[in-house]
Order: sequence, then C-alpha cells, then structure tokens
Amino acid sequence: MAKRELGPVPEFRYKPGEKLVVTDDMKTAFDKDGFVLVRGLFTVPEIDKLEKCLELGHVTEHAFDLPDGEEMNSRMVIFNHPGVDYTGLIGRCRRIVDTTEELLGGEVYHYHTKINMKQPETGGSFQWHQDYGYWYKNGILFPDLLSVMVAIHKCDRGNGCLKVLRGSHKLGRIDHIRIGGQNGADLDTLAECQKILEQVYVELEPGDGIFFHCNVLHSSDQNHSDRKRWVIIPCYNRMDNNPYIDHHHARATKLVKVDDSDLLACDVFDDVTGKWFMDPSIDKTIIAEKVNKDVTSLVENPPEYKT
Ligand SMILES: O=C(O)CCC(=O)C(=O)O
Repeated sequence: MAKRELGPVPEFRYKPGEKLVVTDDMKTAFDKDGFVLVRGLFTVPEIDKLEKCLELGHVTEHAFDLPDGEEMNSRMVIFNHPGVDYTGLIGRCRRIVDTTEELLGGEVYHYHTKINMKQPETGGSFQWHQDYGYWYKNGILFPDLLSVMVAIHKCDRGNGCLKVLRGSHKLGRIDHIRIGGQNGADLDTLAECQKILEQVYVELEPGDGIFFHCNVLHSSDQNHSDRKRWVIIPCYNRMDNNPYIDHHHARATKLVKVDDSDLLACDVFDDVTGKWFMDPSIDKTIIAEKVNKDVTSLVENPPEYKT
C-alpha cells in the first residue's frame, strides 16, 4: 500500500493578548492529521514562570519513574485536578480549554495533567501508543479526549521530542501490550501503520504547543543530550463522556476556566491543595516507582474537589 500523502504540516500561531480563534483551517488540520501545532501558545515569561514553579518542588516532589523497557526511566508527575497554583492555571486557561472544546465539539473537563521531565542523559523513551489505547480501560466509552503538549524547554530530535504518525487517529483504537512499565501499541499493527503513515518529528520551542487526539499514535526517544526536555501535558475528556468506573484519574468535574491574562498575574506556586497527585501504585495500567517514597500523593478525596 502506498504512503498516505497529506502535504506540508500546517502550523498556527498564537498572538499574545488575543483570543486563540479556532479557524476552519485549524479544524480541518485536526480532522485530517489528528493534531494541531500552535507556535507560541505560551509566551517566554509565562513558560519561565512555569519552570520556576516546578523548580520550587511542591509539584515535582510527587514525581515517579516509568521504566521505558530500554533501561531508562521516563520521569513524570500527574495530577488529576488542576487546583489553584500556576501549574493548574496552565490547564484552566481559555486559550487551551476553549480551543479544546471547539476541537472536540463540546464542553470538556480536566482529565489530568502530566509533566514529563526527560532529564539530560537519563530521560527515558515513550513507546509508540495511543492514549486511548489504555484510557479506554478506565471505563471511557468514546475517544472524545485530547492532550495538549506544551514545551517548557526546546524539544528536538537530539533530546527526544514527540513523534506522531500523521492521520493515525483515523485507525480507531488498536490493541496495546505491556512494554517495560508502559503500554505500547501492538508491534505488528504498528509496523503496518508505519509503512503507510507519515512520521512527523514535533520539534518545539519553549511555549509551543500541540493539541493531539487521543487515538494519534505517538512516541518519543530517550534523551541522550546534555539538555533537559520537560513538557506539560493537560489532558481533557468531554463532559458527556464520563468514565463509568472510578479509577486513578478524574471523572467529570466542572472545569473553572481562567482568563489568559490571569497567568502572569498568578503568584501561587506552593498551594497544591486539591490537585490529587497520582500515586503510580494504584494505576493498574502502568508499573512505576515513586522518586520520593516519603511523599504521600493521594491527599484529596476527588468528589470534594472545588476551585
Ligand atoms: O513526553 C513525551 O515525549 C511523550 C508523552 C506521552 O506519550 C504520554 O505522556 O502519553
């Protein structure tokens, strides 16, 4: 079968201070490719502030290491509710949430946010997978979810940037198997997909973002460079797609949006109340180890969440 040719990858740009308008071209790109690339989704001062917040450690002390099956670990923090601190405001701001609602065609809630910290020389890979490949096991019936990866540091081929198979969301959900601590796409199916779908290296400058559908096949390589490759990835589910089981991520919870201008006005770096950090030992779909074993992650009872 011939490779599917989709032409150049369209790119969009956010203009600070303006609303991020979801144009017809953006919707077409999302439907055709399964993702939309937005340059400058966050400004340099907004990203610098995020890095400062993470360096303070109130969020990152909840990190865990996910073995990549190739001798290295992917370090992550996951929180299920955004809360009131700066990391949560990233996932509550209109430029992301309104855009997500337009792309998914309905009201959404914050399913969780991941902060993936590939450290210099040691940062592990992510196996080829679809997020819905394992989210489906959490009792979510429709693939009405997406993720927004935002670069905190420059992401390129040298430090393990995201790779996507363009148009792969149209495959539907494919089978997944355990690889290391992770869920990976069935290798025979993946090999066939790689023959016909274009692989795109998603190289990002700090602040650039990519909105990608939960059935897009994606992966990233180990970080053998001397540079950090940190990203933040808020993930959303449609409100009318509430998981039918209680599990380790959030069920439908009203998302209180904030204005884009609230980001630079926010100085809350240490109040992690209500974030419901994920303890990997209760997630049956992965195998991972907490980095700081003395930190208790399950601090909140999810139904009582308020913003
Ligand atoms: O951080 C990355 O490079 C990939 C992340 C990813 O695939 C995921 O968190 O599902």
